[in-house]
This record gives sequence, structure tokens and C-alpha cells, in this order.
Amino acid sequence: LSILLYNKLDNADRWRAAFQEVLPDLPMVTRETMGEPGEIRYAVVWQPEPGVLGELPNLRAIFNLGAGVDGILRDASLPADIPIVRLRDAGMATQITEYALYGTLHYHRDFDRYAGFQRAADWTELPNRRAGDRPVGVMGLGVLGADVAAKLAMLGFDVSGWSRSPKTLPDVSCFHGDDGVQAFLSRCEILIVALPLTDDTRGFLDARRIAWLPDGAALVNLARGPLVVEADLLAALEGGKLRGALLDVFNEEPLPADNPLWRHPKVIVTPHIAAQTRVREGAAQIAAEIRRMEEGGAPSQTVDRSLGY
Ligand code: NDP
Ligand code: OXD
Repeated sequence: LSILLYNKLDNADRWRAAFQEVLPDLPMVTRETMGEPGEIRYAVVWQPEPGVLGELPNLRAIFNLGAGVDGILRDASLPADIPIVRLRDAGMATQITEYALYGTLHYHRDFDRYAGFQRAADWTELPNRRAGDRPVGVMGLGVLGADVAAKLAMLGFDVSGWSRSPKTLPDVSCFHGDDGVQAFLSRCEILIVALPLTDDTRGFLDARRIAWLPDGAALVNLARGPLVVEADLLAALEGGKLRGALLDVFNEEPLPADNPLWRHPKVIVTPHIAAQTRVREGAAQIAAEIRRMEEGGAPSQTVDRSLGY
């Protein structure tokens, strides 16, 4: 019995050390050191190459070293009945919320415009608005989006949120489903995207839906690049529909050097760093699940493969 750590991670050694501390009795192997595939009972992975997990005949669960499981579900050969467990928060919510707050304050306090003024040595003062007069929307009200919405509301912003199923959150106007999306988007002067990438959400923010935003809205995408149609985003920035975009995630990562987003004056690019999984928290969460399974229990809150998250 052993655990496979799919080791295409820049911090694989830190993960291995953290697992040794919390699960000292279970050997952790890599594909190179694993020996007999039948000995692997659990796989701990981040964006595994398609085919890798299908080679393990006695696999009982797959643990994702992150929140988004799109990097696992893209594998068409994934064994159908194996539960997939994702990390829940594991230190990411605080970081995601910091990122969303940075983006919100950047546009709310006109730092994009002041940057332009500075380049022209232009000492112009813009009128500023109360947070309560600034509608900010959060798309996706899961572990991360709900935290973002709550903290924005705490700062006094006029916060709304959108999810698949109906929700009630204090001080957040909640919309849901396809029927609620136009009403939601039409009030978002700042839109924060915190959705998972699924068959339903891929390309969701296209020209038609971007047009529903107020003129001059700003976009913060901290979730997954393909949620937004890149050509439509560029057109909306060029045409003035969007005043700017803070982007952490892209269709292709690393973002190719010749991608126009790198040099676009209305775009801020960060290299998928909105949240980094905290190794200790992540390992402790996965160890608790493995212990539960070793005692005969079922893993908690597995990914719903039909929904894709
Ligand atoms: P959750 O699974 O907890 O939440 C997902 C939310 O999106 C839920 O509110 C869900 O609705 C909503 N949703 C899903 N599908 C739809 C749909 N078709 N229509 C409307 N709403 C939908 O995810 P997390 O909050 O943990 O993470 C969100 C994403 O953030 C991850 O999937 C990942 O891609 C990304 N991420 C990015 C990071 C970065 O560093 N840039 C770091 C961590 C995560 P409902 O509540 O009704 O189920
Ligand atoms: C995640 C990520 O999904 O870091 O956890 O992108």
C-alpha cells in the first residue's frame, strides 16, 4: 500500500516532507519510484498527464493539490468510479480575497487612471465614490467566492454574487442560474470571476455577456483563463466597453511572450499566483481524508463529476 505523489510540481519535496509528517506509516512514491502500480491506493496530484491515473488498478481515491479539478477531469481515460477530492480553502481563501480586494480597490480608487495621469505628469484629482455606491459582483460563491463577497461586504461595497444554485449570504444580493445572469452582470462595475472551469462555464464570458456589464466595467479573473473568451475580452478593452482587467489566469499558461495581454495598457498580468496552496494545510486536509478512508469511512465532499466541480 502506498500513495503516489504525481511529482510535476516545483515544490514536490516540500509536499513529500509534509506528508511524511502527517502520514508517517504510508510510503509516498513517485512514478519513477513506484514499482508495482497495483500497490498504489491513493494518488495525490496536480494536473496529471492524461492516462497516468488509469494505470493504477487498485486506486481508491484521487486527491487534487488545489481547488480546481479541471486539470484532472480533462483526462478522458480517468477511471469512472474513483472519488476525486479537492482541497477546500487550505489557506487559499485569504490569498484569493486579498487578490480580489487589490483589484477592487485598484479600480474603485481609480489607480488605473492615476497611473495614466502620472505618465503625463498630470496633477488631476478625480472625484471619488463611497464604497457603498460601487456595485461589485462575484461570479461563483463557493469556498473562495463566498469569502471574497463577505469581505467586500465588510468593507461596505454594494456586493452581489452569482452561483448555480440559490444562496443567501449576509449583505450580498444573490443571483443564480442562467435566468439570473443578465440581471447580475448588468450591475457589476467591478466583476470578480471565481468560477470553476467546467463544460458549462468554458467561454462563459463572451462578447454577448460582456455586453451586459455596465459600460466602463473592470474585470478581475482569478479563476481560470478559458472562462473568458480572450478575443472578446481584447475587443471589449479596445472598444472601451471595459476600462481594464486584472488577470491571473490564461488560456495558455505560462502566457506566451507574444500574447498581446502582456503589453496591453489596460491589463495587469500576474502569473497564476492569486493563491498558492499552503503545503501544511493541504497535507493535513488530505491526511485526514485518507485516515477516514483507512478506517472504513467515505471521503467527504467529493467532486461531482457530472457538474465538473
Ligand atoms: P467551489 O467549487 O467551492 O465553488 C464554485 C462556485 O461556482 C459555486 O458557488 C458554484 O455554484 C459556482 N458555479 C459552478 N458552476 C456554475 C455555473 N454553471 N453557473 C453558475 N455558478 C456556477 O470552488 P472554489 O471557490 O474553491 O474555487 C473556484 C475556482 O477558483 C476553482 O475551481 C479554481 O479554478 C479557481 N482557483 C484559482 C486559483 C488561483 O491561484 N488563481 C487558486 C484556487 C482556485 P453552487 O454554489 O451553486 O454550487
Ligand atoms: C487551484 C489553483 O485551483 O491554484 O487550486 O489554481
